[in-house]
Amino acid sequence: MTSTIRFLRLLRRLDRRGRSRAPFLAVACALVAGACGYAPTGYAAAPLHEAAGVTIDPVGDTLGAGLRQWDITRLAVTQQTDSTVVELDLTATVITRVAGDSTGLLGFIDFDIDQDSTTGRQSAVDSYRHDGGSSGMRAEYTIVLGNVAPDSSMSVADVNFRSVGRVKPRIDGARLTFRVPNALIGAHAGLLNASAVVGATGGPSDFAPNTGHLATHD
Ligand SMILES: [Ca+2]
Ligand SMILES: [Ca+2]
Repeated sequence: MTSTIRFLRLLRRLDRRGRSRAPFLAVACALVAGACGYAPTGYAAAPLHEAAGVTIDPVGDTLGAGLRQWDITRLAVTQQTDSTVVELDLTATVITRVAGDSTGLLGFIDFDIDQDSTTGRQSAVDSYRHDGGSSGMRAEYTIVLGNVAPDSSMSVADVNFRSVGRVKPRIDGARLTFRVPNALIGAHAGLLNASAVVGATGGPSDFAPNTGHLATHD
């Protein structure tokens, strides 16, 4: 099976699950303050490391035959009191899939919240790369960039690709910023690993880091 077909089938499967769980998610959003919004408040902050990590990705290292060659330049993760802030920088102004644009951004941002490469599922980067390399991480949670609701929020999926909530990104030109409530992605202590793969209809076009993964540190 080609990577393009696997990419699209996975997205369709996630989309179906997101829709089928919509009533449950609506209830969850009502019950859990901040679980599905951009600026969470109202839940006790876990003791966190004030950790951060960043990886710079080359310009022009795209691959595949997608309709849009989205090109990552930077992935950064910063821990705040109650949330994990993720910045994904690209070489072009971000266009999401909210309008059904086939060149809109697809992809996944994976989190390995226990920094344990023996737990979780295969990272999306390793599912789509063709260079024989490895991210060296497995993932417990994932932001699904292609699962965009009319309010522009995107799905957060767990290790079994079940949606656990939604986060609304901020778009500043070529930068996509997520503020993910820590309550949404498990009881991690601020130290985590991350990696990302992006693409459009037709398949993935870039991943970051090109080798290994981003790891936050004090
Ligand atoms: Ca790149
Ligand atoms: Ca890359």
